[in-house]
Amino acid sequence: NHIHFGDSDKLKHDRKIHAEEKRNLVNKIEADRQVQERHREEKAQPPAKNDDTLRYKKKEALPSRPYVDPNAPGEGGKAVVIDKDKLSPEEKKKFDDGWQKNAFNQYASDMISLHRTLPDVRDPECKDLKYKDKLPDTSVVVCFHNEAWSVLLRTVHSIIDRSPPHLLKEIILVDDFSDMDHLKQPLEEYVAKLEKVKVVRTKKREGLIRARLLGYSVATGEVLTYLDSHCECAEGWLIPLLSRIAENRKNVVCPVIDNIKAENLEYLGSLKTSVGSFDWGLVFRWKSSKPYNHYYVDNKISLKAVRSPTMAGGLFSISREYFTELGTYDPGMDIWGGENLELSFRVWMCGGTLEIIPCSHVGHIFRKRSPYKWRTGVNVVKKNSIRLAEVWMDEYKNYYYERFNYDLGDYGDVTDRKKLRERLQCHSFDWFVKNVYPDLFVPGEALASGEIRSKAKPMCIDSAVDNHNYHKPVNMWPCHNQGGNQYWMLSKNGEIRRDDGCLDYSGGESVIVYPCHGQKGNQEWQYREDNSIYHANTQKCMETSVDGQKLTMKTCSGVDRQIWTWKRKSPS
Ligand code: LR7
Ligand code: MN
Repeated sequence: NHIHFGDSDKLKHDRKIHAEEKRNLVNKIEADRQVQERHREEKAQPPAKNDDTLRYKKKEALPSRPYVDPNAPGEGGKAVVIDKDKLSPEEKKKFDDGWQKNAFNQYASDMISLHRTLPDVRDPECKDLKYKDKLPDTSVVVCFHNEAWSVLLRTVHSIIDRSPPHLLKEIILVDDFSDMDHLKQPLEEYVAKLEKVKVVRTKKREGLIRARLLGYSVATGEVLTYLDSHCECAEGWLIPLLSRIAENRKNVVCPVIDNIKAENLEYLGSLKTSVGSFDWGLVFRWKSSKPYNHYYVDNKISLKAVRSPTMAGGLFSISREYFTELGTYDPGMDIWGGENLELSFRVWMCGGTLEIIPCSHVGHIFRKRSPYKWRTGVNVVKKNSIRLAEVWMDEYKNYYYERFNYDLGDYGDVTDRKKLRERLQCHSFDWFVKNVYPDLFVPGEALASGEIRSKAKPMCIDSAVDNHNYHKPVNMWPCHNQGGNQYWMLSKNGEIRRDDGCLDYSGGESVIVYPCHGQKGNQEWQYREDNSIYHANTQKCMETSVDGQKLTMKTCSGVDRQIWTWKRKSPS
């Protein structure tokens, strides 16, 4: 017996370590066993049709991923839960700095393997789809400005780990003049060890649009794939995109964008495929109602592709040659914004198609604020948006300009872009609206618009239209004559709406704002001859409370509190 008195604590400690090692070993053995078993199964069965790993012969199989303990933080796309109160003061500081610099939880990201596994969120029927045998290869271009190390490299590794090597020509990291130290020498050294990955750098801060153009200028793959610098590509993401381009080089394709939560890096698959829309402030939106037949390819619901009027902007593939023909991007656009709608309109109007590919999934960290510096003194998004409106939107641009009283400011020179449109012989914006996005709400068709003022008191119906306000009661506020949250339009369908939000009443006390669904029902209103606002479904009228502060629904009686001034539009 060589255990000495006084060693018992150490012994306990050692035992604990031992137990932990043993557990890890057991886990590893179990994980290896599962891998073995999968391999055996794969050998026994004929390969499934849509699984990259199975589909390709040995030499083309996916690169083997390093072993990751299945219990490691964030594995399988799980949330990383951190009890901040248990952190030491130094760790707490790291935690706060991470949020501060990135507007996502960098501390949590740093705990997750660069090779973490993700849940397979694809529709099971994706397995039955057939893809082209001969596919073009792709250059993946990732632009970044001051991105966190673990997030950037997880983007890179998720591309390498989940792309068939023969289809991945290269990964081009475009550094848009970052000043974080880890993105200089350390990145250079890390990347030197990875085949296929290179870094190019802008000489001054260009913004993401010109950074993408730099990436384009050095890319050599047949297809260009753009990704943001905080993405994770899921299993099988690439082939469905490339195959659609192989079918027609004018197909511009986007994966379904899954949500990686900024708070805890949880990977949440989007089940349904939403399509892209926009509002008349020229902000990209997801279409809140479900896509109609119109968006289906070959007039049927298809997992192959869904036609989308616009794209979010950051994640898509396009034939490099076609991108060139189409005039790449507008180099006059700065920093951020506008390029997504510009490219969307241009693709459709000039003979291409824009699609979302339901069987291709890529995660993106969505955040609530932009963490880096923009240009000071210039509203770059407005400037970029005016450039696109001037070139592509014809008379429809006025709906946008109305929002800021035609105060265009200096938006630079767009003659080259206008020439491009001329050269490509593109359709009109009206064609786009009627053929690609027929259910778009066009303000010019409104039957009434502007503030809705109560006759009883100088109060107006007032609500912001955004996610935070959906479901909340709509209230009355003193009329301010500035449009904004008091600007409402009566659509041909009887909706009272702004952008994608509609006044909605389902019984009870209050009217709420809800995403417009275009199905009438709770969203059908009439602005009647006697200036009352009538809800068809419940046969009630809008009424303000006696103090004028609240909006309610009551039996129609014609009292002043049910009478509303709202500017009718004369039919044109
Ligand atoms: O000056 C800059 N230089 C850059 O290189 C500013 C940004 N960037 C990089 C940045 O590091 C990031 O990789 O550009 C990328 C996009 O910027 P984000 O991630 O800060 O913004 P975002 O995700 O809100 O950007 C969305 O809208 C942009 C409009 O210009 C671009 O089109 C982005 O690609 C787009 N992102 C997506 O479509 C992902 C899904 C989001 C949605 C909906
Ligand atoms: Mn992004």
